[in-house]
Amino acid sequence: HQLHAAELERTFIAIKPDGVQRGLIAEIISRFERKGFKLVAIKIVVPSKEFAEKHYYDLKERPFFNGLCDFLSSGPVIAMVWEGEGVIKYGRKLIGATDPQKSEPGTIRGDLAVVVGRNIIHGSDGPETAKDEIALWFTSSELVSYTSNAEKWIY
Ligand code: 3AN
Repeated sequence: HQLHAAELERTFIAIKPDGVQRGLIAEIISRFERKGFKLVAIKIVVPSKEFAEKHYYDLKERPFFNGLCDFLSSGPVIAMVWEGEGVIKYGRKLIGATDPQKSEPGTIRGDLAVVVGRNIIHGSDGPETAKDEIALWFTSSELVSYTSNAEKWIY
């Protein structure tokens, strides 16, 4: 059946500098793509330290905050917005637990990362965060609404 695009959920996903440097861009994108989620925005960017601090604002009291922001701003990041039914929660499932030692095999971090400080990918953890992060990383004109041919076979 035909879905109403306005109702589709969106989440912010970023491949962090370690994922980019390790050549995992296509691997990560393909996991979201094959699942049936739709890419509606993408860019490569080196965030400034100040920008990283905004992105991780909620973690500002944590001891690893400074190192985390240094790391995010240390090289190119692939910033993306993915769309689809349940994409925020299921995106987190595809990503796996924060600590790659605890992420299940089959998840992105479980399969591709080893330590928490180098866990290759970020995904919004809820609807509010998703909204805020998408607005921080993208302007509304960078978000592309379109109907993919596959949609009628996914929904
Ligand atoms: P997630 O990325 O799974 O949502 P958060 O939001 O708790 O996890 O943490 C954000 C990022 O902070 C993680 N992706 C990881 O890179 C880093 N981080 C979290 N916990 C630690 C820690 N104990 N030591 C170092 N870095 C951490």
